[in-house]
Parts: sequence; C-alpha cells; structure tokens
Amino acid sequence: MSSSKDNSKEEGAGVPPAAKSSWGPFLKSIASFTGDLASLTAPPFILSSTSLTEYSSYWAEHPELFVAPAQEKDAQKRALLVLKWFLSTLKQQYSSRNEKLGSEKKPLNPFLGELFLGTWKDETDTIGETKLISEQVSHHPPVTAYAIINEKHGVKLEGYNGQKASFSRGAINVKQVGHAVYHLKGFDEHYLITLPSLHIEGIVYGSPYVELNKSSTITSSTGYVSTIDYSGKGWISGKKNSFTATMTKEGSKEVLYTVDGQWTDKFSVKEGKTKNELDSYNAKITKTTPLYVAPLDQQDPLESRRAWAKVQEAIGKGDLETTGAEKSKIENEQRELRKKEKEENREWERRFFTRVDENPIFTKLAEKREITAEADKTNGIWVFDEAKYAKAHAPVETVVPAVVPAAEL
Ligand code: HC3
Repeated sequence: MSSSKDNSKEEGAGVPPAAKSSWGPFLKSIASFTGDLASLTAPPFILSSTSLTEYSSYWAEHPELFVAPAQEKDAQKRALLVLKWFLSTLKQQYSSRNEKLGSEKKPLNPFLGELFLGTWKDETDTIGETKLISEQVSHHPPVTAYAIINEKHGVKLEGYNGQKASFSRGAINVKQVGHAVYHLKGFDEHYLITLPSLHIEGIVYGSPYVELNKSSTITSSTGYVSTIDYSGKGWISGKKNSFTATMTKEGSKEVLYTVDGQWTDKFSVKEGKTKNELDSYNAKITKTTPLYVAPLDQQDPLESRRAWAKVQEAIGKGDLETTGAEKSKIENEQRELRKKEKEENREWERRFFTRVDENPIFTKLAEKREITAEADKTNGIWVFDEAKYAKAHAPVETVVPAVVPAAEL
C-alpha cells in the first residue's frame, strides 16, 4: 500500500540521494554565515551555471511594459505605468529560476570586468530595440552595474547592486544595496527605485526559494511616490509573494492608487478613493520576450557566457572535477591580473561604467526620502558612461588614403 505522507517538509527532502550526506554539513556551515554570498560554499547540486551578471536582464523581459510610460502624456498615469512595469519585473527577478531549475540555485560569482550584453529585438518595430549592458564593476564586494536602453522611446534604466547576507531561523536574509534610476528622455523625468530585501526560505528542505520582505519605493522627479510593502505566506494575507503598493503625491497623504495581489500571480490596480479597478496584470500568463545574445564565437572574451563556457558545460554534465578545475583557472587568472595592477599602481578600467563621487540625479531624489547611497558597501557610486559606450560602438573609421599629387610622386 502506498503512503500518502507528504515528505516535502522533512530536512533535505529536496536533496538528490547522492548529495544527502553533504546537506547536513552545509546547513551547519551556513548557520553562522554572514557577509558576501559569493563566499558561501554550496554543495555542487545547488550550483547554477548562470552568472549574476545575467540577472540584470530580469528588468526588461517585458519590453512593452518597460517603454509604456513613454507614451503616456499624463504625469500621474505615467508614474503609475512605471510602478506597473516595476511590479511586473518581480516574478522574473525573484522566482523565474524556481520555475526553470526547480529551486533557487547559487549563481556563478562574476569576475571583475565580466560583461553580459544582449538585445531584445522587435520585429514589429513598435517597441524598437532594447539594449542590455551589464558589467561586474566590483569583485570585493561583488557589485553588478547595468544600463537598459530603448532609444526609440527614449527610455533608460541604470543602476547597480550588491548583496549583504546573514542567516537566522532557517533562512538566509539578504539586504540589497544599490538602486536603479528609470529615465524618460521625452519628459526629462527620473524615477529612483530602491531594491527590496529578500530571504531565502526552504533551505532546510533542500529546495530554496525567494520571498520578499520590508518595502521598496519609487520616487519620481515629478513628485509621485510609490511604496511597495511585501509580505509572504506567514503574514496576514496568508498568500506567498503578496504585496500592497500605494501611490501618493509629495506633500499629500491622499492615496491616488492602490495596487495589490501577488507578484507571481495576479494583481490589480485600483483608484485610491473609489477602489474601482482600473487595470490588472497576470504574471502567470504574460509572455516574456527572449533576449538575443551573440553566438559565443562573436562575443568579447570578457562576455559572461564565453568566459564561463567550460564551467557551464561541466555544471550541466554534473562533472564536478572539471567544474572545479575550470573555475580555478578563471580565479587564478583574475588573481594574476589584480597582482599586476597592484604592482603597476593602477585599477581595472571598467568598460561601460565609471565610479563617481556623487550622482546629482540620485542625490536630488534620494534626499526627499532620506535614502543614502551606502557607497562603502558597493565600492563606490556607479554610473553608466555614455562616452565609453559611444566609443566602444563607434563605427570603425575607414582610412581614406590621401591623394598624392602626381607632381610629388
Ligand atoms: C540571493 C541570490 C543572489 C542575488 C540575487 C539578486 C538579489 C541579484 C540581483 C537581481 O536583480 C535580483 C536577485 C534575485 C535573486 C537573488 C538570489 C537568490 C538566491 C541567491 C543566493 C546567492 C543563492 C544561495 C543558494 C544557497 C542557499 C543554496 O546557497
């Protein structure tokens, strides 16, 4: 007779039989863990072959929502569309890997200078091309910077982030440091986005997943402020991945809109006073647009998938020895590079981003909300460097040979 007992809540239930013996020691090692997630040693079965530089792409897997605010003439409705786009990115950012890989795995820790470049193409040309530029701008602590640009609609998102982690009551708590700024060129408008805190649950059972907690905000230069409060299964709503967002205008307590629901499922946008539903979104059925990444042989040697190709192949095959050996090669090369830079008293030149003392756009919006840059936790304040990008993409000059007058020959 088969037993109907649910074992998914037993320690290590999601761990493959061959890895069961490593799970107990892993749980012990993380019990006292605090600091950089990169230094957390995880058993091989929980290793992902995707580098963290790729995660920047989660911001624009719905390019149509990313550019939608650019077409809205009313400032208040525009701010609402920015909020809707932001909420639509949450499923991609924080739960898409569970769907793809079965549970949250430990991503590859990018090396300094690692790049992840791609384009969301648009056959219909209504959205236009959306470009992604993601670069690892710091290794200690790990920090990834990114810019996502749609020239057709004059939309740009730029930002950088790192993570600080600690372990308590069976979960890893992750505080994100850094921020993102969404820019609408046509309206000369900026939105400062802070990043939610998250915790990784289900570790004890061997099937980690992400829940968001606390709150994050979107502060616009036009005076609209959205606050998103996150809650999960154990909270009042009782449903996982829940949130309530409210939008107000600076200097007023009046709630203009409320958005609530689940970021992995459905949410609805309601008018503040009447609570009439104005719009809704279903994260489960909204299709994503695939990112086009150049074939490996056309990629720069520092591009993530080219640089990590052998490690990724070995992880895919479950070949631990090659995974370790190929990873060590990259790490040793990096160590040598840092040693040389130190000897020559210079720093690694970031390809597309620059460290600045202050970003005036950030400062202006941040002071309204008492947000600080915490530059000490991200090895600086990072901005996308248009000049570096333009230089890297300048058409190769054709050298026109000077016409030498016949008399001089
Ligand atoms: C914490 C995390 C790495 C960081 C990931 C970040 C914060 C990166 C920036 C993205 O924009 C958003 C994002 C989403 C998910 C975050 C990951 C979830 C799990 C992963 C840990 C390092 C994995 C630890 C796995 C374990 C516990 C088995 O070792």
